[in-house]
Amino acid sequence: TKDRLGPDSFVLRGLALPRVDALLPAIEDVATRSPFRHMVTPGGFTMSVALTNCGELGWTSDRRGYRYSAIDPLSNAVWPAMPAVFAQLASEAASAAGFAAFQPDACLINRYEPGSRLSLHQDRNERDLGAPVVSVSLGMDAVFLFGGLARSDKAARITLHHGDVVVWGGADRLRYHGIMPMVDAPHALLSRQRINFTFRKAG
Ligand code: MD3
Ligand code: FE
Repeated sequence: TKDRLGPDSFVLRGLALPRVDALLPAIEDVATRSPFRHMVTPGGFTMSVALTNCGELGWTSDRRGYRYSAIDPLSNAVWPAMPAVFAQLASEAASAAGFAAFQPDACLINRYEPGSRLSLHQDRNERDLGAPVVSVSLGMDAVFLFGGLARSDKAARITLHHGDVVVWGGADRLRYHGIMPMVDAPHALLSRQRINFTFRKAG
């Protein structure tokens, strides 16, 4: 099913389910070369979410700011290539939501544990804000917060389940969003984890 979240955003319920068996080993492969790590924000806080990246560009944070980089600062090598099964899913999801020919060059992989959260923020470090963001959720359920264009706008709460894919673009691209603190409710396949990956055109 396809639920509308905003004028240009949709939840494609369970779209990733047929590919889970291929996605999980691909994530393991990426994490072997570029391990999950907790980055520090420009404000000096260590993120409760652990992350890694694949694709040409990866999202990073440190005391100097947020940026996309071709080099993983932990391995000092390029980020692992985007696995084919990732790119196929991103393209299928974007098409289903009405965004043709989506060619992401960056995939940020976030790992949540019980208590991890992502406070309300905008994603505005990508060069082309006309391109959508595609997000895939695996493992434990999460309560997604979807606000407006101002931080103070009231945010809607949407539960995202294992296998759900969300596409955000157009008028919704700069809306504030976040993830509520994760509840400790283990998932059959991923235990006490939630993995979310977001495809972007960053460069
Ligand atoms: C709405 N990640 O990595 S994905 C992020 O579940 C991020 O890990 C969350 O927010 C997560 O930046 C939410 C959904 C998402 C991603 C990008 C967006 C929603 C978005 C960009 C614009 C509007
Ligand atoms: Fe975000």
